[in-house]
Amino acid sequence: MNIAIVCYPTFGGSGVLATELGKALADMGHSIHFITYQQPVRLGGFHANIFYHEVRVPTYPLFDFPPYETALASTMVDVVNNHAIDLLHVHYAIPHASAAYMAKQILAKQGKHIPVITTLHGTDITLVGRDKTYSPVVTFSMEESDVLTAVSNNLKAETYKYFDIVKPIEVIYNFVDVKRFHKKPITAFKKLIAPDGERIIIHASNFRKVKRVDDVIKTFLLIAKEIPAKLLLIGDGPERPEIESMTRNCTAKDDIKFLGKQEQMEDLLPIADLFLLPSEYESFGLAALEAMAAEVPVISSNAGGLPEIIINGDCGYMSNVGDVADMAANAIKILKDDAVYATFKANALLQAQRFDIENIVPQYEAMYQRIINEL
Ligand code: GMT
Repeated sequence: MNIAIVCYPTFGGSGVLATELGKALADMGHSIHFITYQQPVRLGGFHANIFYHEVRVPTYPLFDFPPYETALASTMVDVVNNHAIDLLHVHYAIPHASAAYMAKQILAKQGKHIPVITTLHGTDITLVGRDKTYSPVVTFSMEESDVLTAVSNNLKAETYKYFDIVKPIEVIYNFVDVKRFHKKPITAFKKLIAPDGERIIIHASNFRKVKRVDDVIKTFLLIAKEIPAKLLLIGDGPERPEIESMTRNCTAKDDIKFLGKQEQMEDLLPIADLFLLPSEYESFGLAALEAMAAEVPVISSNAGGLPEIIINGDCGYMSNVGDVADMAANAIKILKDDAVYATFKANALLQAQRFDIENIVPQYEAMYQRIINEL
């Protein structure tokens, strides 16, 4: 198949998932055409079946807000016409689903019917999409998609709760390439971070309010009172300055390091002993799944779709949002006893394997085939 994938090219989970999906489909022999404004961060090197089409948004003195959605729809039309595209798969509804609707209408006038698949990822529904400035357009373009998918049952339920739509939503869980993440930790690197064998705790996110990074710090400080530990904070975003100043005044400030945005999560995660994700909401929590694939137990909140991936008391623990005392107590339970820790590690890997790329990507492939056959 010739598949066009539209996504955000950034570190966000939706862009990461879309890029990994495209790479996996390309390995299976499909031709993948990424359409976005910048090379996706996880794309990596050259692949004979992968093509990247940059959306250019010409500026003009009249435009206070350059019309990205118009440029995106026009690029979709161009790519479909010139690369014999069979379907458009857009990740994150805003503005990709409405741009795809526009492209589809233009192509229909030219006598081409191109199916549009929209995958909902989370904030496009639960935060941004339900805002009334966007919701009429999001509702319409979801309804007009040929197939609508969500990355968890929770996100499916949230979509029906916030939007007046009747379109069936198929749940296809996010996935991870376990082989890539399940590596031996780089010992020299581990030693550099934790020279005296301290436990290494990692949090990775876009440092937005919804991630509650302040709870990561509070939880870490409680853990560090009981167990020698180091905290690595990966990623960047609006809350980072606030979090940095919060850590400057705390007792364990020398044990907390900000690493900024990192592309090679598969090298960093294996050095961790625990992953913290205390988010206010996660439709899925791809970062937690990648941690589990690296054999790292997860301490998280029980919000959104997290209970669909984490088995409480097995590969990690979940607490109510904001209950940092419970999160710390659970972390200590896992970390203080080597035998318990070994069991949680092994279970984390087992659980990640259920979401392995090899189990999930064929679900997308079968759905594409079905929609093309239905034409
Ligand atoms: O978490 C974010 O703020 C980024 C966001 C995105 O759209 O890139 O992530 C969402 O999609 C990911 C991939 O499906 C999910 O794993 C995240 O849980 C989800 N984030 C939220 O729901 C807050």
